[in-house]
Amino acid sequence: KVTDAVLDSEQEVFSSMNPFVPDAASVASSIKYHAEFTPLFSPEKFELPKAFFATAQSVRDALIMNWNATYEYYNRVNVKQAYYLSMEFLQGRALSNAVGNLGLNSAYGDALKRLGFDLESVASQEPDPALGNGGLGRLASCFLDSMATLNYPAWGYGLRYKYGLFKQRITKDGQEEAAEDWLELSNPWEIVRNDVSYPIKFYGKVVFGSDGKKRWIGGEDIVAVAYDVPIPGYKTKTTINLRLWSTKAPSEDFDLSSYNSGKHTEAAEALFNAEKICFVLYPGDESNEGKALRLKQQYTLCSASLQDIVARFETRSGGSVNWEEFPEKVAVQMNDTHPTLCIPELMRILMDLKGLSWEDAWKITQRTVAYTNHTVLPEALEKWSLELMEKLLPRHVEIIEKIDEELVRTIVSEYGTADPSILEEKLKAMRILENVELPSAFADVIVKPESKPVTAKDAQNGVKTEQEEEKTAGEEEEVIPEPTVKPPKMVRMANLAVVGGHAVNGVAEIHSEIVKEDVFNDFVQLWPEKFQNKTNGVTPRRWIRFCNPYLSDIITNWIGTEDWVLNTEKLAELRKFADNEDLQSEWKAAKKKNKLKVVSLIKERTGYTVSPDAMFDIQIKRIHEYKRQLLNILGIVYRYKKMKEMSASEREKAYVPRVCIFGGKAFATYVQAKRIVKFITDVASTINHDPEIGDLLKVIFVPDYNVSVAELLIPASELSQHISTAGMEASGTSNMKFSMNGCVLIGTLDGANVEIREEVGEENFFLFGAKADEIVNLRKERAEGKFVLDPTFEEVKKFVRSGVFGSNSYDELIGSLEGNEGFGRADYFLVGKDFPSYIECQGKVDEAYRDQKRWTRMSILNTAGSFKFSSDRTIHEYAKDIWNIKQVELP
Ligand code: GL9
Repeated sequence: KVTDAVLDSEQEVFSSMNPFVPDAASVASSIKYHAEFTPLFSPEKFELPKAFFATAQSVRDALIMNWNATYEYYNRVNVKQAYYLSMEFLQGRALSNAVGNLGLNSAYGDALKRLGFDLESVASQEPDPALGNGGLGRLASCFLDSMATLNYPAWGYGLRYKYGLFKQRITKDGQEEAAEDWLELSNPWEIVRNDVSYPIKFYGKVVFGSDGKKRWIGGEDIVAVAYDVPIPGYKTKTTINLRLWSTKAPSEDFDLSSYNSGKHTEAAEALFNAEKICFVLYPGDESNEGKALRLKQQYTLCSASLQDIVARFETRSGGSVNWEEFPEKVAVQMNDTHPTLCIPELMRILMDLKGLSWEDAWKITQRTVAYTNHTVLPEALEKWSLELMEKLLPRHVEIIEKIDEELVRTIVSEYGTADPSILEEKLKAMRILENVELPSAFADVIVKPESKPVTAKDAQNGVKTEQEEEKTAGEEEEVIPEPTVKPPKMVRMANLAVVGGHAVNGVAEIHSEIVKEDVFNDFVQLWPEKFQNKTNGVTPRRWIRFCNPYLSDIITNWIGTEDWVLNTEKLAELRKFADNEDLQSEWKAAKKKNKLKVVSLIKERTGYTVSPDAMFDIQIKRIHEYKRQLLNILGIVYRYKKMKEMSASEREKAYVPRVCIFGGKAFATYVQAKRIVKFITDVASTINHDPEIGDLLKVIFVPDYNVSVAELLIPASELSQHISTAGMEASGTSNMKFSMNGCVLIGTLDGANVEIREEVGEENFFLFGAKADEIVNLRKERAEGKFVLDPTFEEVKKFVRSGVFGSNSYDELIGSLEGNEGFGRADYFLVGKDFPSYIECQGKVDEAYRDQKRWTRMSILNTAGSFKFSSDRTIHEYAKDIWNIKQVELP
């Protein structure tokens, strides 16, 4: 059991990192000071949410002191610093996290009590900043927490979107989106740096300057302004920075005379054009305007961040700038392909603005930049139209063309003597530019067979043009003209990222293998040393210590120290107590308390009453076909059907009571995902109102899922679902959070599931489904109608179609599982194939849950086996293997 001595030493650590360790009285006066002198509200009353803002401002004072000390020290010793560039940061609320990391919980708790509040309700006033979409953005935020905690000199760079990811409402028609105005009452954490701003240019043209060097001139100019968000580490003074760029027009762009002559909209056009770049994350990109806007966003992030990084390098170098040293002082990590323009932008800065040669600039760029791949879904590997890019970023296109040419040179020298068809294949797969003629120097490396028009005779012999493919069979035609539409010229960002960086990593072992063997195999053959794995992780501060205080206290008591928050290996010590009855009963009691909080959340958000004694079975993640929420809900439908066929007593014997909880947002234009949301809510309303079923089965869709909702649901979870088609989920990170919180997983052998299962033990993980290496073949067989689907699957589809869940026949959804005409690929995600093994596995889950001792043991062993999945481990690996940065303790 934890002793007072342990607690005292904890307190000492916090005191030593914060010279002021304020007592409750001084905290209370600081809060009152801010309410009065840095006001955001009128002075009369001191109530919520004003109390939140004043509290946050008071905490921010401590953060600013630590931020300044950190930055001042890094400047002074000129350390090598890593920069994590990401279009998304899914920060979640900051107050409890900051107070917890600074060790000021009791000071703030007591102070707020004196003022008539409690910390929890004050904290719940904070809007949840959703500058991200899912796992990729949340990973970036976990990484920041680990970098600060481990004292790594590192920063994040992103964009300050005016609106977060949309607010989701669930109506009888399914999901509706509304703007998420998270800045409405201002953001108390950010510090605008009016003196840190950079010009960003679009359009214009490239000319030769008087020195014979290329210059990019003309076009549209905007300005990016820095907003800093201090990121405190846990039990350390180190406070790093998340610098978010906001865009505006240069002040002279406001056309006063137009305005005065009554042309108000025209006068402000430039302002709007600049500001709209940062309105929302992932603006719709169906239109050309939408595409251009997204590209502008990406370029703004890259250009502003690199100008800032270069300026810092110059300042820290004092009077003697040696550009060769740049990679010894700077590491740039590109979070997916969105920041790939970093490569041509750094080249441009070094050559056009700093006067370096192509060769020197290229060496420096390659040594500086590295790329993380987060998905193998082909539709997510970004490509930009060359035409659009030429217009928007003419100088960068020149640079990209030259990089492409150098790559062609490498490929030709490697494969030029091989079979010409191999060379052609390599060029096709690896070039950065797609559907673009070879650079003139290489125009004749591939000898093309003479092309002649395709005749009807050829057609009979199976030679078809694209146009003909679309015609009905049997149609006779003399001469079919060459297809007139040329395939569009594209820039492949992933290829550029692989070529321009010194390291490429996947985010879980199985994913990194797929990256190497499949997605980038051709590059692996050229540069095997570039490719690495860095299995994702999550911060144990936010994801256990702060979101699950009940469980945290139990862990600390049984391990005898709170060190596990920093050294998660210590969690393994719980293994030896897995069967201990006292631990088991404390463990269950904590889970129950967390479940009760969720009972209230569900009541408040959906109106449904659920029983805290039922198993809480949760699937929370973006709604996507590959994540297979459809498999989960069809499993529920099947269960419901079986229940209805039984008598009440049979039902109770056969099934464990469950609350099946879903949460997640469907991208606004992803029609099939929205149909899934609608289907889940329809099934929910039928089952939840069925008096025969009662507490045996409830289905809940929690609207507007976000980080704060996850912080409530995960600690209350008993079973969680990670059931993607094998090979499609790069890693998953909520699987790690669930496991840490003593939740048992049901899942496929996909992403980090594979490693979680290894760590927690096979017997503590419910595995089902096809394996990644079987998928290609299964899809083929499925498409050719070669395998007979299990009768249970036919049964469940028929039941859905029978109208039990309303008048909707769900043709498009169920049709997608059958490949019926008009519904696309036949069950591409193999829901039908995995259905029977999923159902069988869920039967095993029920059986295990009935034995509560066994279940609790499984739960404890999940927490005990989750130590590998701390983002601290991941960040140490990036620091050592990719960034080459060292931990720096502040004096
Ligand atoms: C993702 C993968 O889909 C996840 O499996 C992975 O855990 C995370 C973090 O590495 O990255 N890739 C990706 O594009 N997203 C991911 O979550 N997308 C979003 O976050 C929108």
